[in-house]
Amino acid sequence: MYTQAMDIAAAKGEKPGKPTRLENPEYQAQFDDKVDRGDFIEAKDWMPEAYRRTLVRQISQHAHSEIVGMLPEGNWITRAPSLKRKSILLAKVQDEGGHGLYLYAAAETLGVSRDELVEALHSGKAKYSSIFNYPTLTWADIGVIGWLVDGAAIMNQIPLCRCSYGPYARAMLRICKEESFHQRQGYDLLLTMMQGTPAQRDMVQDAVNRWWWPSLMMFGPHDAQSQNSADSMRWGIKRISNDELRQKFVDATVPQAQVLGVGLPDPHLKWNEQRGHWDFGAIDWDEFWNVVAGHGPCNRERLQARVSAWEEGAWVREAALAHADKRAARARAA
Ligand code: BYC
Repeated sequence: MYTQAMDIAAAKGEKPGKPTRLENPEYQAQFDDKVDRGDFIEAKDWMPEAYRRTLVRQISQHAHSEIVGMLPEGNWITRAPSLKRKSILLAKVQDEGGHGLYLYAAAETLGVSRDELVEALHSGKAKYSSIFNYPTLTWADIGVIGWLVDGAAIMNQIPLCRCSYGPYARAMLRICKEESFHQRQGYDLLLTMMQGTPAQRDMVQDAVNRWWWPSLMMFGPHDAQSQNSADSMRWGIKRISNDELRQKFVDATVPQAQVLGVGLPDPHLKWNEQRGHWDFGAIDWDEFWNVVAGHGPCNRERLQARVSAWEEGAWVREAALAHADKRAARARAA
């Protein structure tokens, strides 16, 4: 496993365990130069402790979001209306599992273990995206998640491909390619439903009404309330602010809604010629913080599902470890 504290000390000929990361003006200046030049920081490079902690927080929350994000859609795999739609949904949900794994691996390069990360999720200490605490009530929700939720995710994640931490940036390249397929399959599903019966069109409109505002909340609080943004921007982790990304998402999505023929549930949505952007109404931040605090419609159910999966999978982990021990013993005896 990667433990950068040991690697850095060894690489610099210092005693392992010495907290070289904590304060060192010379290393700090080299780090700042690298970030300013737009070079990647790699796992074995010196980095300020606060940078490392922010990355562990963000990457692990991102990983948890992917894994928890499998649940609302997984709920519909058995009820997909055709073989084609079932295989697409199955592939998409598997992709989300893969994204979670790349991201856990990227977080592990920062000296935390997978077990610590999983424990933080299961104990409720670590956050995951607010969006996955809403229920998927109809088949149209699957299309709307692809269109709006994956659409918002792409908007937020493309800039992360240029994030200053190499392992995170490289994981994001592949994730973004797959997210783009996810967004298209959702939009395609909705286009098909909108050419169907009035009941199908109503189902799509109802799903859009329920998912629109939570999708806008995915970008996080307004910039003025975003406690982590200043540091993350300075360190090149974030490249575009929460509010700017939210605006880009609204601007990209309104014309797509027009093509689909659905309304967006915001009476204040209006093209602003002067700004060259769509104006939109106020987000219900009480709802957002309530969901983030664990009191959304499905928070309890989602965490329970993850904890049960972990407990029910204990035998697989034990069997894999026993097998590894046997192989190691055989190799020693040979
Ligand atoms: N939900 O200072 P801020 C997917 C928290 S998965 C919950 O602006 P930051 C998909 C935030 O953590 C997509 N919490 O934070 C999967 C912070 O609290 P802490 C997931 C939120 O980090 C399956 C506090 O509020 N994407 O695409 O600078 C199926 C103040 O916020 C949320 C990512 O994880 C939220 N929405 O900016 C389909 C992308 N927003 O941690 C699709 C990577 C904020 O200080 N993450 N908070 O206790 C990011 O880009 C950034 O972390 C955020 C927040 C923009 C989300």
